Amino acid sequence: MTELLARTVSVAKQGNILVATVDNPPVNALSHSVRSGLIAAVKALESDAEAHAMVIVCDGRTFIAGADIHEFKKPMVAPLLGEVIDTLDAATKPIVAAIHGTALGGGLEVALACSYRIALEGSKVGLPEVKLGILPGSGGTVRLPRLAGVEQALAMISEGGQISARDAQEKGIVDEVVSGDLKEAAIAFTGKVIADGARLRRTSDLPVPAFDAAVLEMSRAALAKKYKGFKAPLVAVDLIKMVTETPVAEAIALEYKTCKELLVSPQSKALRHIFAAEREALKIDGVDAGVKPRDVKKVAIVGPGTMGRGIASCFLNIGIPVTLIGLTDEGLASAVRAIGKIYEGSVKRGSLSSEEMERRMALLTPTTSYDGIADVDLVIEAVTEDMAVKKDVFAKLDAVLRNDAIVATNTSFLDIEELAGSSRNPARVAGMHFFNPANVMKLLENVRAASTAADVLATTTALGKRLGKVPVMVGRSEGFVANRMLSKRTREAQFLLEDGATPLQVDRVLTAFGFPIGPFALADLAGMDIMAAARAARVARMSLREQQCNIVDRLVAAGRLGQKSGAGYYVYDENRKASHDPAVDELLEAHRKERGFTARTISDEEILERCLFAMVNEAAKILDEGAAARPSDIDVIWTNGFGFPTYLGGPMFYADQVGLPKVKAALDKYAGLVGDQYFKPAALIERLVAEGKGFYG
Ligand code: 3H9
Repeated sequence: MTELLARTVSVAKQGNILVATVDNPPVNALSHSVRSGLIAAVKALESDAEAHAMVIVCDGRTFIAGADIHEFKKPMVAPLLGEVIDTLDAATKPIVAAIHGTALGGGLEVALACSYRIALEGSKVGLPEVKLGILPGSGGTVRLPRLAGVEQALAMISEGGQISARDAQEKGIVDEVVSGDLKEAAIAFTGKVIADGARLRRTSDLPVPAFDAAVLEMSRAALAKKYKGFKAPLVAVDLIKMVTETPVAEAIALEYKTCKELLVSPQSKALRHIFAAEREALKIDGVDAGVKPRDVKKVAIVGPGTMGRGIASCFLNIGIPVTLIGLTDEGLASAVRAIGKIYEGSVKRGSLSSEEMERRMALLTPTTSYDGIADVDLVIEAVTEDMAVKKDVFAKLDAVLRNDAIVATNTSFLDIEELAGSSRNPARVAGMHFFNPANVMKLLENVRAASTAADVLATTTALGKRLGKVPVMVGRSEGFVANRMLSKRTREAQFLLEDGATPLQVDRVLTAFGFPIGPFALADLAGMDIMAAARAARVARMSLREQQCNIVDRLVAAGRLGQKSGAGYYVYDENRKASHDPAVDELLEAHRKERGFTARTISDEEILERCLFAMVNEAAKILDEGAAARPSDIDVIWTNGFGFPTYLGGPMFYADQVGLPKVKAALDKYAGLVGDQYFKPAALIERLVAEGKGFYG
């Protein structure tokens, strides 16, 4: 008979085994009722003389995926997770955690406090708290090192990765990996435990295995480099060190204190904001959550250039066959070679087997003809950024595609409405704006036209997730959201050079803020010819000052194409290490002279404010126009697209932390200094400040 102990936890007897089932969709997070239910389940086990052991199993898609993130914002209500863990740990009969899906954070802590853990093949375990700017707070840092060793535990806790059940078994975290029916396997396993004398195995009773102390310091240095700016990974090293030197009860108390302190830190607030924002971005404004995406089993990509190749490999990676359409056999052959090279690199690094590479390459069909794509479900065109060329492709596609096939454009700035309007079936047209390199970059700006069918929008979103991207739906707007905002930062970075700053100063300020690379080092990496071409495409729509701010063209004329020519904004040595180049000072001074600017000393504060607030101001206009549905979508775009530090939560979240009145005051100041047309506060900012609100209320 099943007995409900709490809204989300029930128990039922199977012979002499009590089976506790957690059912708290969507991910069985440790909400209040799960915590109370688990404590009640242990009590039920203890008070039932006929029950010799207990299994904890979860309904739905996963084992407990952690503490309930939604409860983090409110005062916690007892029983806290620590009490649940203590109760499990103190149980006098063995408890077996039966893991499927993902046992994460508090979920793994629950499992670690049990005597035994069995896991379904394909399931994963991890302590991902660091990704939310916190650290395990209920014994994870104390128990994991005792099972898996200090080095392994540190790696998992400081980076927050997940490992497979098999890997976890090898490392001593999981006792058995099973396939088939997990509950049945767990009951059989528990039966054996009982037959063997129902031995308890408290992880907290185990000693910390011996380890090399130097490893901790080496990890600290490596983490500081890899996670520059992030606080929690370094605190993880201190915490693990403490655990190795402190008795269990004291270590658990110190761990909880650390977790609580981190929870109220600005970094954790920002990281939790991004976690929620990425999930919110999957909800398409105005499209019912019940709208079903279309099935995408086969795709075609038109245009075998840099973008087309990268996009093709994204689909091949997830086993979707790709027909790649090009103009010439030579162009296609070179694309196939380039895609092969991407995989060869992965094979060399050991992240891909050569069999898998062959499987992926076999899914690729290069062709110069549109004839063979009548059965594809989706076409992405990635041809030249020219409206006429794209319309021609659309007409060819209209002639051969099924009526329900989707046509997506990878345009980065052309008018989506005009493109959709040129199709015989505008409802099937949408944008899928991948970023270069498409096989690497996480951000996918999906674009909606007024005519796009709801299920087409649902399909591009679902597909983005399937491809392992972070998809965000945006609307009509030149440059959409990411590049439109970037163009304002680029403009200010250029103007700052005219005003007297150096490339090094601007890059230093922005990297100190947290961007992985400054705009000038990035331009050198991309190539000045590419930057000049991008500028040429937009120059007609630029202000006079921007048109005349042609530093990029001057660099190209001087043969300074960036890293590839050994010099751009910087000069590069044979190891591609950049240094300041007095020749660039001269070039800039000549430019200023010609344009009538006198160099002045520019403060770091001015650089940061002009670069960031120009973007925030543009974002406010984008929001008002409805080209982005919510400020959080913009934060997702910038953290995933251009390396805006996640621990600052994205530009909109950051602006709210600074305070919109302060942002507006700075905009007013720069409107006076640089020009009204560049810094006049957006109407939305004016409104929010007048109402005493921020972007987030
Ligand atoms: C912790 O445990 C701290 C403790 O050590 C100590 C405390 C003292 N809570 O990602 P999805 C929701 S910290 C509440 O799209 P997937 C999510 O918002 C926690 N809700 O699915 C979404 O809702 P909606 C450590 C959660 O299949 C829905 O579930 N744990 C939580 O792609 C589906 O999510 C973590 O950090 C949660 N913990 O991936 C795990 N997690 O549909 C974080 C998710 O309304 N979670 N939701 O937008 C994940 O990594 C993924 O969600 C997971 C599923 C892999 C579980």
